[in-house]
Order: sequence, then structure tokens, then C-alpha cells
Amino acid sequence: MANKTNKSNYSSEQITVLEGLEPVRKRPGMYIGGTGVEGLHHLVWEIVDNGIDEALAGYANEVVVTLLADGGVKVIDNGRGIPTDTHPKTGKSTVETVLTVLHAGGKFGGGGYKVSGGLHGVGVSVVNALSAKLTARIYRDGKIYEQLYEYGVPKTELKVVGKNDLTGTEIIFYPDETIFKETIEFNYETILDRLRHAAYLTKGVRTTLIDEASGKRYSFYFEGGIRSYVKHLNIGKEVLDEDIFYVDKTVDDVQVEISLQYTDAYTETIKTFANNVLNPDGGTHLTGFRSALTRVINDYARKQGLIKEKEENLSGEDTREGLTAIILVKLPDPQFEGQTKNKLGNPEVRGYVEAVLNEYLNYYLDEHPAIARKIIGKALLSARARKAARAARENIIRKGLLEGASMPGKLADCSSKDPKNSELYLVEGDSAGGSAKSGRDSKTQAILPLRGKVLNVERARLDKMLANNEILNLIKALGVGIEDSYDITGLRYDRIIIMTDADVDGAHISTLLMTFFFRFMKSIIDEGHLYLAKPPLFELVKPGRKTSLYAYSDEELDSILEKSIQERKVDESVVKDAKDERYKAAGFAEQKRYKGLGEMDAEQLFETTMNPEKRVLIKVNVDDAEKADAIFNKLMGTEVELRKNFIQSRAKFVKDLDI
Ligand code: 0RA
Repeated sequence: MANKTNKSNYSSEQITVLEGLEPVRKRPGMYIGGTGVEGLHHLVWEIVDNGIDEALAGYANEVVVTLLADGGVKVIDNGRGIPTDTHPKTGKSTVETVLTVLHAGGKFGGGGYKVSGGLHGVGVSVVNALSAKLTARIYRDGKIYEQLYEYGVPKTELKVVGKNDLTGTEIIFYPDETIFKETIEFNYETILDRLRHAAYLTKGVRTTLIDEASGKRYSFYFEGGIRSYVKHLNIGKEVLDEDIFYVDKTVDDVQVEISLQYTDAYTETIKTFANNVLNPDGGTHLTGFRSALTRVINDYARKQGLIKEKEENLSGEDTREGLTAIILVKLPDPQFEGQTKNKLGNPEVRGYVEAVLNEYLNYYLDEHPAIARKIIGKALLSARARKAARAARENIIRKGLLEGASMPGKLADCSSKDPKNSELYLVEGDSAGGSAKSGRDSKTQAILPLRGKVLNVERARLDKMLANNEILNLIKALGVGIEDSYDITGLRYDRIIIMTDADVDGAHISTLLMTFFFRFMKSIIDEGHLYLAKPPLFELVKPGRKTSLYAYSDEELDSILEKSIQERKVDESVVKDAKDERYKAAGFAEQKRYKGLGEMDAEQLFETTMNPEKRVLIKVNVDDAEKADAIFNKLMGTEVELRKNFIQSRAKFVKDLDI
């Protein structure tokens, strides 16, 4: 294992003492990003990352998180244990110093470096400051030490409470509910996900999550590190070859780890990390990776005569189609760009990554000629398809099909010309489109009916969608152009609302549309313009048919019925006997289940799904590009079963599956 071990030893002096903990309690958001559920989980990451740092430095191989039944969290690692000696600057133990002094993690500046790093690598003291209670137990030098804290203030001395010959650190904390007003409940899945990734990125570390209340327990250990990660990302995809490329090389003081494998998908999934922190916007490691990949593949293809002398090179995009890759660099002093620190900035890293991939991918292709041929064949195919699609698009643009004042005939536009007061409903099917047109508020609401079948371009390249008539209408109606001519300032509607049936086809169409926006008009999603309408699933008709109640989920139906039954003081046993007749016991004349938008008349459609005063809209956000990508691949991929499962789970409220 090419783990980096620190050349110099830590000592107590290296811990930079900065300031007390009051600022953390005053402005928690500055340290953990916020006091909502994400901030709450940062407390866990902070401690876990310290344990992972010990593992990266070669001192630990296990981190265990336990969600205690009483609401606390226990994090144990088997590293060196926080030093218990007296700290020269504070005169207190190093344990107390680390826990009460801001930025006293001991892993900043000087000899050691913090590798995994939570949000800002702010340290354990922040967790202490934001916890109503915290217990630190240190296993070191044959002894067990313990110290208790409340709101960051020590309540006991650091005492020896027992003996054994383990080493490590155990922190138990109870988040302060006066800080985390929204919730102090931890999410098992969120923590599990984080521990899975930590294990992928740190070969040889076992991470475990235990939920005391339910008895659930899960451990991760990946011999292959990021190679296992690539394998995991490609589950359900058709891989070009089972073999996964992997290199781990340290140049000067920068460790470069890269793993990659191609699939037959059309999308690329490349994840970049610096010191185990994800860099969603890439940076210098990604740039180095891309240029080496393009170079190596083109050189190899030319050497083998797969690209002729006069032919042009494969583009970078072509070499990355279907690629899944993880790039992980570890460096002493990571610099990030921009407000969000999502992008690695160290210029030297580009050259390191480029050099490592150049050398080792070259070897790999030489040693695996069959795989090399498949990769190049795939890239050549991509180049050809891209050219054809470009020609088709240019044709469309040349013919002026996307511009000009005239709007598509199918669009029922709104009379307002101010985008701020305008919204566009994308409606599945011509018949629902008709109802929407007559029911709408024509001042502010525009309707564009889309024929689902036409959109249903399974296994087709998204490029092809641009040649689709329905999509052309959509692009034109939006007024933003496409690709090179894309300009969101031309957007004619503030809200774009996808309205489909609450069934499998509807879920499919809305996913395709979201995919389209994600791929070609991402800023529309980023800026919060894209929504899903939520049509009701049930109508409960009151006697005399004057008015109805609508339920948008099974749960809501249950709660309406329950409430009405209680109000009418109906004997529960009678009600239980006749499950399907509950609506009668609840005093309704009829219960209708809606299968599609088409079952509502224009007025009902407006009242239930389009009336701005009453409707339910779900804002689409794609902060989790991984999930979106998984959706594309499941829907576009060859694995019919996965696709079916996905659609069925998304349309979970649909009882009558018609696929
Ligand atoms: C300061 C110095 C050393 C280790 C640690 C802190 C440390 C902190 C945490 C928090 C959770 N687990 C931890 N493990 C270690 C260096 C130790 C040495 O030089 O012996």
C-alpha cells in the first residue's frame, strides 16, 4: 500500500493554538456549513475524518460509528489515540487542547498534513462546542483515559479509568438541540453512504455503522480501493471488458491514484478527489487526466493504424464516452478555487496526473491489445455519431427552425410577455393537453402538449433527441436556443412544469424530460426553473356531488378517511371489516382513483393540479449528478430489468402497472 507516512513526527508543539470555542457557538454555520440536517451530519464527518486520517497515515485500519439508542453518536478508531501529555502552549493535556481550542487538530501546518478533511477540516473542537455532552476516551500507553464535556466546557479532568493494550480514540457526543433546532436525528443511510465512500477511497480500512435501536449493522472493506469503487459505479452497465485499469504512484510528494473502465453507455462518470474530499467541479487533476487520456488513445490508435494519417484525431469527448473513472490525489497543501471550494487549483497537480496516466495507460493498452481495440472502436463510433448529430443540428439551425418570432403551432401561449409572470406546462398527451388548455389561466399559463411515444427514445443518444420534433417545439417555446446558441437569458417562462400521468409511462416521460434539461439546459435546473406537477391520485366525492376532496398520495387518502371517520364517530370495527368501503363510513358518496390526467375535466385539472393557490409543485434539483447519471443509464441502458425496477420504484404510488 503506497500510503503516505509522515516524515516528521507530530508533537504537541505543532498544534497551533488559535482561539477559544465561543465563535463556533455564535456562528456555527461558518464551521459546519449550517445548522440543518447537513450541518448536524458534519459533526460525524469531522470525527470520522480524523479516524480516516489516522488510517491514511498508516496507524489505523478501523473506524466504527454507532448511532446510540439514546440519540448520541459514538465514533471509535484504532489509531494512535489523541496524545495525553501536557501541551506546552496551553499547559493542559493535548486531548483537552484538541477538544477545546479551535483549529488545534494537530494536523495543520508544519510537519503533518490533514488528508481526509471534513468540510474545512475544522477539527474535533467544533463538534465539542456544538454538543450538549461529549465523552472522550483515549486508549494509549496501556491505559484508558476519559474526560467529560458539556457545551465544549470540560466537566472533569482527563483521568485514567482503566487499563488495556489497545490504542485509539473514542468520542461519544450528543448534539446541542438549541443549535440544531431543525433536527438532532441522524440518518442511517446518509452516514452509511459516507462510510462506504471512505472505505473506497482508503484501501484497507474497514468502516462500520451500527444502529443500536434497530440492531442494523453494516461494514465496508474494499481491498481494491478505488478500483472497487469503479466496479460499484458500473453495476448494471454493460462493460467493454471486465478488467479495470488501476495505478497508484507517488511523484515527489503527490500521490496519484487512478482507476477506470469503459461501459457501452453514452455518458461519462468521472469523480475527482483531493485528499479524499470530492471535487464536484474537477480542477487541475481532471484537466491532467483528460489531456493524458486523449493523447494516449490517439497515439495508440495511430500507432495501430486505426486512425489513418490524414484522418483527424478523436476528440476528448469521444475518448470519454462511456468512461467511468476515479481520480484521487493526495497532496500536502491542497488549494481550492471559487467560493464553494469545489475545484482543485494546485497547478503542479495537472502535470503529475498527466505524467502518471500517460505512462501507465500506455503500458496498459500495450499489454491489453483486445481491450485497447474495443476502447478505440467505441471512441471512433462516438466520433461518427457526433458528426452526424452535429450535421443534423446544423441543418436545423440553418433552416432557422429554432429561431424567429413564430411559435410552434401546438403551443397555447400565455398572454403575459413578462417571463416573471409566465409559466409553461409540458403536458403528456394531446388529450390532457386539451383539458389543460381550456382549464388554464391563459394570462400566465402556457401549455405545450408533448406526445409521450415520440419522446420515448430508449437507448438512443441524447444527441438524437435534438432532431425530434417535440423537442424542437420545446426548445423553440423556451426561447433559449441550444448548445452553442444556448442562452438562458432568453428564457420565456419563469417556471417550466412537467405534468404527466401518475403512472409508469408518465414517470418515464418526466425522467426523459429531466434528462434532456440536465444534459442541454442545466442552468434551467440550477436556477430553479424546472418543476414537476403533482396530480391527485384520488377524488373523494361528497354527497350531492357538490364538492370533492382530493388526495395526492395513499397516505393522504388514509388520513382524510381516518379524520372523517373520527369526526363522524363511526365504530372502528365496522370500518375495518370493510376496507374498500371506508369512504362510505367516512361519509363520502364515491371514491375515484385517477389513472391519468385525462380522467379529469378541464376545471378539475386546473383546480387540482394547476391552480397556483392550491397545486403541489416539486422543484427539480440536480445537486446529485450521480443519481441523475444513474437514472440516465438505467433508462437508456441495455438492462431491461434494472430499467423496469427503476421505473416501478419511482412510480411507487402506481398500483396498476401497465408495462
Ligand atoms: C492530535 C495529534 C495526533 C493525533 C490526533 C490528534 C488524533 C485525533 C483524533 C480524533 C479522532 N481520532 C483521532 N486520532 C488521533 C498525533 C498522535 C501522536 O503523535 O501520537
